[in-house]
Amino acid sequence: MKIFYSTTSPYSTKVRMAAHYAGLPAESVATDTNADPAELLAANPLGKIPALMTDDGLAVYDSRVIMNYIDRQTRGALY
Ligand SMILES: N[C@@H](CCC(=O)N[C@@H](CS)C(=O)NCC(=O)O)C(=O)O
Repeated sequence: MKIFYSTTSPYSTKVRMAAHYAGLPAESVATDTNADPAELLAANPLGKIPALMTDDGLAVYDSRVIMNYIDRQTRGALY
């Protein structure tokens, strides 16, 4: 699982902290949204971070949706 992020993005920080807190293993991938990287656009056609991509190819984006995804995957570790 990958989380595309930037250190300047508070939404990214929120979901990375949540994944860590919930114990969901996720690789953080530093991402420059200005470069429109293909890997990010595959995870979020809007080109915004944070975006999460599972190993199965499921793309999840918008930090609030990612937070709920993390919560479901960890059987309520967040909420
Ligand atoms: N509602 C979105 C907002 C995401 C967002 O605005 N991300 C900013 C960084 S904090 C971004 O990707 N900006 C680059 C762009 O819009 O191209 C969320 O909660 O994830």
